[in-house]
Amino acid sequence: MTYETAKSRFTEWNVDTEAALRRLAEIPISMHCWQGDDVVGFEQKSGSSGGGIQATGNHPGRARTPDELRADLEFAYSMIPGKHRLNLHAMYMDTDESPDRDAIEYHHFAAWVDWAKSQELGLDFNPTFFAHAKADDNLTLAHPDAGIRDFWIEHGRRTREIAAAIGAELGSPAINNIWVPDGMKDLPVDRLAPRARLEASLDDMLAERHDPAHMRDAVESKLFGIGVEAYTVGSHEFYLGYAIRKGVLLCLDMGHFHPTENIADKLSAVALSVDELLLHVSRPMRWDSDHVILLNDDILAMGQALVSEDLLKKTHIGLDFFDATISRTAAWVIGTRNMQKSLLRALLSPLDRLKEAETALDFTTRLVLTEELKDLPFGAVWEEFCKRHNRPTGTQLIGALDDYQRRVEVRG
Ligand code: RNT
Ligand code: ZN
Repeated sequence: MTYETAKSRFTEWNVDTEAALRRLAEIPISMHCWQGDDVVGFEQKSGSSGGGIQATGNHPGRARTPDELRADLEFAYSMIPGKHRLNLHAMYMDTDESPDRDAIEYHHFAAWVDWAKSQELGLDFNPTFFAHAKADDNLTLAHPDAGIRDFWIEHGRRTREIAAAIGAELGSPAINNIWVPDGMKDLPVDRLAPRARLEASLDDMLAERHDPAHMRDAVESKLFGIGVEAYTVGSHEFYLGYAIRKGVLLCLDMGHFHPTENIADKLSAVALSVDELLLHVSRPMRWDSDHVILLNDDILAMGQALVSEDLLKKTHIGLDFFDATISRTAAWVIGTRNMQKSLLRALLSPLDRLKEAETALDFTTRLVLTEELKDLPFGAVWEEFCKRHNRPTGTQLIGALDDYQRRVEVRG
């Protein structure tokens, strides 16, 4: 079907495809650097990520250096329509020095900022509270030892400073997301004391005020992790309360809840209490497995919530998945494009008509509409979007992904 035919089909529903395409082009997705190297990072160390998260698989082509990671990112962005962002973790420093986490400075990341400028990308940032000897107990900001807590508080302070400098340099606020792995494998006797310590550490870390035009803090909750099955200090309730009381962003990761919870439903519920949200769009399978996101019901519901509840203006969309069993660049491309497709579907919905039926309690019409809408030619509009942004679709996309994967497979 041609775009023109599709356009007229949508016009029959009073949906303006041109407006949808314009709007979609303005929605940045923050692509996570850690899909490119299985969450390993570039510090002078070896080993796996730890902290209760786990990339599985050994597909050839893992990026081993900042240059390789940037080359892979450039390729991935060249397959994704629109201008986006990169979400960088502190352990991805680009430097010959080996600063410990409590000694990192802006200059250790300056190469990333120069590159982001050259690529016209925004940057987001994260302190790294895992993959480090001082995090081996799976306790960092909530550790009973004040010395360990202070080390991590200093790490957090420095990442906030770095994020602020990055945001100032790029003229776009860097969202600095705080996730700590803190928890226990088996049942704690006292669940409150670690939470009180986490709260006090966060307060210390966040005490210095940075210009929100340069950086904004987010806090990410979690249900459990590998080795921390019994208790997570920073649970959803903990951070929901913290974010509301302290005025920081709340990050909702789609893999961090009980499997039958509807994460899209949470957006409107918390949006009334927090000014801004951060999403880690992910796909849990049986556990927080961080599979590449599909264009499935969960992602469609997320896109719909963002658009129909007008929450895009207060939500930063970030991705969080890591699959090492497939081409890592293909994973980025497929996942990011799926997020965009879910937004496009929502932008192409006759929202006024749907809401009108709902307000009138005419649930029959609402059901007829939602089900008939599923037959509309969304694919032709997506293809047009890619064409206008000079990005391939279908067999051309598959060919480009294969070619690039073959090029990186020679890496050791
Ligand atoms: C872990 C969290 C966290 C990490 C990244 C690497 O469960 O989801 O966001 O995945 O910070
Ligand atoms: Zn996450």
